[in-house]
Amino acid sequence: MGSPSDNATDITSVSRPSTCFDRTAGSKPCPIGSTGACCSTCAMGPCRLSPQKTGVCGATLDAVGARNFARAVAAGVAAHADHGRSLAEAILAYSEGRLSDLSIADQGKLASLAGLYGLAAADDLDKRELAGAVATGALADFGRQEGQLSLIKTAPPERLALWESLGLTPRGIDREIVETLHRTHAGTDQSAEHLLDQAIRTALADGWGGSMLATGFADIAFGIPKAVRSSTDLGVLDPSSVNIVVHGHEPLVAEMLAVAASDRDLVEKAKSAGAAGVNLAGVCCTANEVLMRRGIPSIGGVTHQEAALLTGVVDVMAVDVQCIFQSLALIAKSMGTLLITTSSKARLAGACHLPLGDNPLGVAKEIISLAIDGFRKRDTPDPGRTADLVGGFSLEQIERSLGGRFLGSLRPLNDAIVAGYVRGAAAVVGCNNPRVSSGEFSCVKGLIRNNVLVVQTGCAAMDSARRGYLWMEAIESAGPLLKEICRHVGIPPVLHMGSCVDNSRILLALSKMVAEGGLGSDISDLPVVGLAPEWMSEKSLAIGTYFAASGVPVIFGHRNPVSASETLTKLMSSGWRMKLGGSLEYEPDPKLLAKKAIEKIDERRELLGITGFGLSGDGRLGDKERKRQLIWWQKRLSYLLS
Ligand code: NFS
Repeated sequence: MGSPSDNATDITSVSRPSTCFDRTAGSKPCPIGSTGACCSTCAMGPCRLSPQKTGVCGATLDAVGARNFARAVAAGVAAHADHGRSLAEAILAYSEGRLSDLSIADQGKLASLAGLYGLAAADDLDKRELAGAVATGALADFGRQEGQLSLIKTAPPERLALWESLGLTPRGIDREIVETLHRTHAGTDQSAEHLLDQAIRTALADGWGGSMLATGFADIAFGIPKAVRSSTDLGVLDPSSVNIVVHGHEPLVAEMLAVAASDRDLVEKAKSAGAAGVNLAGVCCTANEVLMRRGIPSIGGVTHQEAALLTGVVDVMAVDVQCIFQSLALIAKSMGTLLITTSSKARLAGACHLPLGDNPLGVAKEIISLAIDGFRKRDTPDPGRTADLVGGFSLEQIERSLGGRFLGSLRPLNDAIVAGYVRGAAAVVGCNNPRVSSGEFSCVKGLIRNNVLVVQTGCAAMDSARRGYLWMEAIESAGPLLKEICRHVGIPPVLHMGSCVDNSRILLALSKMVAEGGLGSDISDLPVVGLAPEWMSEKSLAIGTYFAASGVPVIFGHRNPVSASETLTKLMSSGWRMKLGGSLEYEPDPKLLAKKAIEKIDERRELLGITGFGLSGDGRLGDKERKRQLIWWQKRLSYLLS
C-alpha cells in the first residue's frame, strides 16, 4: 500500500451480477457509428456513408462525420454548462436568502471573479450581494446573444486575437450550443470545416465559460482546494461503518453530505445501530470535488461505480447527474442497497428520488438516516485494498508549492522547463473506459520517467491514484531530473487538479505560464500536451476540442470518432495545427501515447530554442554542467521556500 504498483484491486474479478466489463466482453462497438459514418438525423435514413456513398439527401461522409462530432461536442458542453449554471443559481439563491445552507468560503475567489464581471470597484456591496451580482453576471453569459464571454479574457492576448480573427470567439454559452444543434439539423450546415469551426466555438464556451464558472463558483462556495491527503480504491469503504457513496458531478450534494456526516445526532444514531461511525466516499467527478477540498476518499472512476455497490457494504448511493450507469438500479436492488437520485434533471427507474430543493442539508441528513437504517440489515464483507494519495492541487496550491506562501507563482516551473529539468508538462485527463486496459497508467508512467510533469483530472486521476501514482513514493518512478525537482518542492510528479470541469484550472495555468514569460507568447508555444487515453464521453470530446483550440496538441487514445473520414482526421490534426497551433489526434496503442506526447513536447522545446540545456537525449544526469545547473535550481528553490 502507498507505493506505485500495478496491483490495484482487480474489479473484473469480483463475483456479482453483470458490470460494464462483462458487457464490454459480450459486445463490440458498432463498426459504422464508431467511425462517424452513420447519419441518423432524419427518417430517410439512418444512412451508412462511405467515401463513395452519400446519404439519401446527398450528404457526404465528411459533412456527416463533422455533424456527428459537432453534436457530440455540444452535448458535452451542455453537460458542463448546466453544472456551472446550477452552481450560479445556487449562489444566487444564497444571496437572495433562499438557500441558507451555503456560505462564501473564499472571498478572494469571489473578488477575482467579480473583477472579470467588472464588479471589482463595488466595495459598497457586502459579500452576499457581491456573490449575487457575480452569479447574475454569469447567468447572463449563458444567454448572451452578442459580444464575448466574460471569462474568455483570462486567455492570453495573442490567443484572443487569433480567435477573434477567425470568428471563433464564443458569444453566449447556450447560444453556441443551440447554434450547433441548428447547424447540424438535416440540410443545414454542410461544409465540414465550417461545422468544425462551430464545434470549436462551442467547446471554447465550455473551457473558458461553463466549466470555468463551475470551478469558480464551487471554489467560492466550498473553498479553493489545498494539498490534502486521502486514499482510494474499494477498501475506502469501511465494513464496520455506515457507508454512503456519492456519485455524479455537482458538488452540492456531496458537500452537504460531508457536513451532515459529522452531525452529532446522526453519528450517535449510527453508533446505536452498531456502526463505528458514518463513512462518506465517492465515485466519479463528484468524488474528485470533495476529495480535493476535504480529503474524502474516492472509490475510483466511472468503471468503479458498479463494483462499489457489489462490495455489499454500501448502505446508500446518492447520485445526481452524468456518468451514472443505468445498471446501478438493478445491482442496487440485488444487493439490497438504497439508490437515491437527487437532481431534477436525472431520474433512474428503480431508484428513490429525494430532490435537494432549497433544503439540501436537510435532505443530506435524511439520506444519512436512511443509510443507517440500511446498515442495520447488512453483512460486512471486506471490500478490498486502498492506496494513499495526495490531492488538492488547484492552480493556487501549485503556485504556493512552487513559489512559497508569499511568492506563489509558476515562475519556478517556467525556469525549470527552460533549464531542461522539467522537459514539459502533460495533462492526462478524461474517463476510464472498460474497452481500454491500463491506457492512462502506462501513459503517466512513461511521461514521468521522461521528466515530464503530469497534471490530472477526472477518472484519469483516479486510475493513477489506485496505482500509487498520486502519492509521494511516485517520485521514485520519475526521471532523475524531475525527481530532484519534486523532492525539493515536496510534490509528487503527478498532480491531481480535480474534476473534469477543473480542466479549466489547467487552462488558467497555461495562461499564467505564458504571462510569466520565457516560454513564448502564446499557449501554442508552451512545451505542453493534453492526453485522454481512455476517453468515452461526449464531455471528453468537448474538452479535447477546447484544449486544441487553445493551442495545445491533444492526443486521444483508443479510437478516432471520425476515422471513416480522412478529410476530418486531417482537418483536426494538421489543419488545426496550422490554424490554431493546437491539434486533436488519435493513437489507439496506449504504449505509443507517451512517446508521441514527448515528441510533441520536444518539437516545441526545439522551436523555443531550449533543447541543448540540462537535458541530454536520454534525460540522465551526468556531466558537470548539468550537475551545476541542478545545484543552481536547488538553491533557487531553497531561497523561494525559505
Ligand atoms: Ni470526465 Fe468522463 Fe465522467 Fe468525470 Fe469520469 S467519465 S469526461 S472524468 S466521471 S465526467
